[in-house]
Amino acid sequence: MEKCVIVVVGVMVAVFVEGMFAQSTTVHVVGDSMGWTVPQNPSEYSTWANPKKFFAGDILTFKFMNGRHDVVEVPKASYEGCSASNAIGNTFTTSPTNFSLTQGHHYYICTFGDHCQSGQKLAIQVLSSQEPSHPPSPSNANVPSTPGSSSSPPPSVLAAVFFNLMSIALTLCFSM
Ligand SMILES: [Cu+2]
Repeated sequence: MEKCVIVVVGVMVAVFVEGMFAQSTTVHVVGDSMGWTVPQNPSEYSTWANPKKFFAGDILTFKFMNGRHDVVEVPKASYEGCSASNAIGNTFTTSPTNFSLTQGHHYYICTFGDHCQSGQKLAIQVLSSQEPSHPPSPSNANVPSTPGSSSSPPPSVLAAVFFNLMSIALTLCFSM
């Protein structure tokens, strides 16, 4: 009977931990250890962002040297032209600066000197959160994606897995 308890508790712990990770928010530190700076390669930040998946609710963190850089969100045209006009919200001058991501395209630049022209600019696409009630909008359909590589199972799937594992565990218990 002790084995039973161990198996059941083990299953419960495993499912609980997995559920916590499925719910957790991802913090993306822009440029990783490089931070937010004038990159050596102008495409550095697109190289950083390309393999990543950004979901609504994730946090985007800009770490930079105060007084040397800043960060502001801008519309696409301003991003492409490296213009700080039509800024979306404030220009943030204190590191670290955190943005809570919402679904859609977002563009960020540094307004110091020619930093943006030199590649200190970031464009990302944020996908809807993984809740089953928020399917991706049709506008996302033409964006390359790799289904299956990204998502953790939604809570409903976790619940189903939980009950299946529990019934297996209980069956094992009573057959011992
Ligand atoms: Cu800068």
